[in-house]
Amino acid sequence: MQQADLFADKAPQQLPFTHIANYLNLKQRQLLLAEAETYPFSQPIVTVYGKQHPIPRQQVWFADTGCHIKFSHTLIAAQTWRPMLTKLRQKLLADFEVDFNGVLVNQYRNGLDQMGMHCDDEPEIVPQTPIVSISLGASRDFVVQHKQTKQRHMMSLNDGDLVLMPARMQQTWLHGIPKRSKVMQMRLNYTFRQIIAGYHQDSF
Ligand SMILES: O=C(O)CCC(=O)C(=O)O
Repeated sequence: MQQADLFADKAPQQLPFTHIANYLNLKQRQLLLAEAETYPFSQPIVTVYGKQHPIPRQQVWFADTGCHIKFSHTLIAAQTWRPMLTKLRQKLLADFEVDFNGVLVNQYRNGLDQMGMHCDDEPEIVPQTPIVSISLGASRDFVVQHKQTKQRHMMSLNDGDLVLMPARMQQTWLHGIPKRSKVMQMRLNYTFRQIIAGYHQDSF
């Protein structure tokens, strides 16, 4: 289940996440990609060290009523679930017995789009719940780095792959998608989360 391209100078070690290659079949991948063409992706502006930048990718958030998230101090209102996303949510419920009530879809238009090293420890995430990530399209490297020891692992995430990040991983590890300028194709990533409904309700 776990196939890691570990950095060459390190002995194989236990990864902090579970990887399932080809979790989605070709038909499921095609239907999701077609539906994603209608998603209202946006590229929010964030402030880093006092300067404003568009994030280096596009994103959209789908979730149940009241399940809003904060992204870089800005509230993101939930879009309503789409049919293929709902089917995927139901498949995850059947396979993992977790009912994820929100999914962040990130679109990496090519290898110049990326996601910096971070952990998903936002307060609106239900404590002790996992995050499941599903990748479509171009293969991209997924890097994890231990917060204290700085130990790093890298593996390629391919079309249809699933990564399950247990809750404890967010406390001890960072993860990210580095820039890869040779990648020309688009990649989509879906991170399914359990959100506390109403957590940001008063802020709207
Ligand atoms: O694109 C990926 O595989 C990672 C996405 C991610 O880290 C996130 O949405 O927080």
